[in-house]
Amino acid sequence: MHFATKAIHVGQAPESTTGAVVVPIFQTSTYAQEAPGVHKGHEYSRTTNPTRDALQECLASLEGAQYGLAFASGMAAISTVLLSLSSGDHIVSSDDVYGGTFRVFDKVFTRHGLKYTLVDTSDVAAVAAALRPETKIVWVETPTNPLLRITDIAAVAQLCKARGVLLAVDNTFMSPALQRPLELGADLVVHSTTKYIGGHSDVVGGFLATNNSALHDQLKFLQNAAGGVPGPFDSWLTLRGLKTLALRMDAHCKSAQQIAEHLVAHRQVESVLYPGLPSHPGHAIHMRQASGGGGIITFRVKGGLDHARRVCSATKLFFLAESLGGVESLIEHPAIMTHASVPAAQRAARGIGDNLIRISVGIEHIADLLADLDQALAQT
Ligand code: P1T
Repeated sequence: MHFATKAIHVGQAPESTTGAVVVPIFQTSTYAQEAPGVHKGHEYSRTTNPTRDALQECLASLEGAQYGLAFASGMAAISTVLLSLSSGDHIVSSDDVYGGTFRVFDKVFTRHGLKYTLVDTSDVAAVAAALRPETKIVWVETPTNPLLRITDIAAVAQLCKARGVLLAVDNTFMSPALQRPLELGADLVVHSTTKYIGGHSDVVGGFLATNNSALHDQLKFLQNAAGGVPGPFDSWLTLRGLKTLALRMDAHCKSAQQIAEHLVAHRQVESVLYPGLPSHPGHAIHMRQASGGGGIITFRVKGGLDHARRVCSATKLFFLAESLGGVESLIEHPAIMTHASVPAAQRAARGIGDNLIRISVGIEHIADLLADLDQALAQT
């Protein structure tokens, strides 16, 4: 079955009692049993829920995974992976990750004995050099948030396999419509389904997908034990968003490519980071492992912080807001907004300067989006 068909059919057969063609919202916390321990497969909705099951089955199939687990947020999914580690375990992570991912490593799990090393994972030799005997996971975002750096998933997977370390890839920026890390050798795929998978900025969620049954069993145990699960309505909204993922990703990629090319030629723009541009240092690797540049563009304006603030405040169609991946375009200032939890010195070292702006290109008409950016950039 092809991707677009799976998104609509896997886990979503007509409901058996009524024939409803849409998976119902099973808004229940518990399930009546005929006798103690005798039930129809569900006991309690933290453990399993039919609406969540449908989402898990469908999204796992899209990632090419045998197993999938849904969570209440991307951070709940990430935290559940970290709960599988023990005090003294070590992870190696991309140095340019979502601010909240860095924060949970640095401010929460270090208190429980986690050790971490941040490296530029686009440099495979740097990843190899950072591995220690106690390293359990290499954590990669590709493209990274917000600088859109690219890591060669297959090369890092090969290294991890040789060293007995698990490779987790946060695939939020690409979605399985564009990139499937498990097919490239990763052990675990992580998502904030809040973004492209939900696709409509109306639900927060997270996901883990794997083909490793022992890892799945451990994470499934933790999903229930720690309890960071999505409710039935959130699962349903995410499943509904998923149905149009392939169409939406095509539209995001097409418009983002045009906007990136427009920004490159713009007098007020200092530099543009977009993996779909041949000038991007990771372009060749990205286009080998993904089928599009995605919908996120990061760029630096010439006029410093004041100019960046004015541009972010002046767009009308691009709403000034955190998050990304919805049908509506968004603009944000990483240093002040999504990456404020990264210490200023570290932000500066990473290249998250005060003139850096990130946009999430929605699916509005391209001419309206270009005109909106042009009038905002003219606010010098
Ligand atoms: O927001 P939540 O669903 O908990 O997901 C966290 C998360 C995980 N991974 C990546 C790559 C992310 O971008 C995010 C959330 N990011 C934003 C809210 C943002 O504006 O970048």
